[in-house]
Amino acid sequence: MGNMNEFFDLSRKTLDDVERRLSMSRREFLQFCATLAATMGLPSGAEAAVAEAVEKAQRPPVIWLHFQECTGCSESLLRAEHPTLESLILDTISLEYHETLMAAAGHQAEKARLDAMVKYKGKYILVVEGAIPTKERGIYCKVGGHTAIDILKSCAADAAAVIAIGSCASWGGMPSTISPLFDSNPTGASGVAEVLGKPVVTIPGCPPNPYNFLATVVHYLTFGKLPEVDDKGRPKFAYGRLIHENCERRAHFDAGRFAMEFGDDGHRKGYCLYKLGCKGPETYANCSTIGFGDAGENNWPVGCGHPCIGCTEKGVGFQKPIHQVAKMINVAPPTQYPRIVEEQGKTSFVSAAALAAVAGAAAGATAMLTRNFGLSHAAEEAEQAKAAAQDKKTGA
Ligand code: FSX
Ligand code: SF4
Ligand code: F3S
Repeated sequence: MGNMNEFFDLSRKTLDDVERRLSMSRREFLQFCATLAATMGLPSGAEAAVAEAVEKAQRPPVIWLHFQECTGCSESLLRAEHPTLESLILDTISLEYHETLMAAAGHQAEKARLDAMVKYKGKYILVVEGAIPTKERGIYCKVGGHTAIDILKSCAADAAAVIAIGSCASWGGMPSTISPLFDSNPTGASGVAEVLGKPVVTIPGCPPNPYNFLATVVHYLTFGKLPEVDDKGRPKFAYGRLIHENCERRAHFDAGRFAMEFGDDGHRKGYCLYKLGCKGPETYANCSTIGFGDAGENNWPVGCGHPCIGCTEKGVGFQKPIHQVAKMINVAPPTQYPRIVEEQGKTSFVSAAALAAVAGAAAGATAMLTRNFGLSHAAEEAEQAKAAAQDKKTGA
């Protein structure tokens, strides 16, 4: 960056160019698009439209800001296990400003941001990583002498779309942690929507799954608009169902088999982690269906033996004590029952989707896992409406 484009070949005429730019075969590229289409819950056949959009669309310019955070969001995108994911991300967007990746520093870096804001006025996507401290007029985070609040507001003013990536930017996340011992949220760490006073698309997770960010951008390229979101700004395709509904340990939950301590017999046997504080029953995310990276089965917190801490869920992650048991907000049967005993080292959801694509069945096969996305919210809202009606009736 001076301009990241210097590092990437921008000529995009044919699929051959995609092959050359990404060092991936045409087949791998199409497999990847099939996986993305499935992540978005699109019907069979949609992978062709996704491939065409990625192949031909003008890459949207992106200005990427960093505030209070650990840079884990960027790390998770750029160090994804899949060998081509980071290439695809950097090929799909035109990264004009990103403090931790750009070569420029100091005044040159500031100039790069200001130049990009003028050159792409009204056209750039603003991605914000990290919370914005609001106490003491925002003095706890300054870049180039300006507070995070001022930088955010000026960059958002001329952006075509704003995406808050990670839990910090979504609502405050880790920097807003409530401590029973100290002053809560000492810097007033807040999310982007709160500071701007308007809704934005959020991709929470600490860190978020890179597929969810890429799928959101690709949705924008394919359909010319950002995906449908829930009341917290999260794309419904990724955050429409509770982790608990598709968890590989769900059969143990239903059968009443729980790990009671780390390392006990139940824990070793892969029993449900509910009694160790797993927040899967009150956390909306697709971790249990798509996993992280492409390192094989079980590559997500619960799969690795740790309870979900609810990192994608405002009011749960970094706010509820880790070992406090979760609130059951929607007791619905899982969309599928996994076998109780799983073989280790099986192919992951992602690689399974890629393999299925070879057989020409990717979107159909993976859509089986994603077809019900969005229904949980509806069920929860119906339950709330029923409870409200009941309260009204009883005069509570
Ligand atoms: Fe870190 Fe991002 Fe967590 Fe926050 O991810 S992984 S602290 S969500 O803003 O860098
Ligand atoms: Fe999985 Fe957690 Fe639900 Fe148990 S409580 S089934 S470990 S999500
Ligand atoms: Fe976060 Fe829970 Fe997924 S801790 S990464 S939402 S399993």
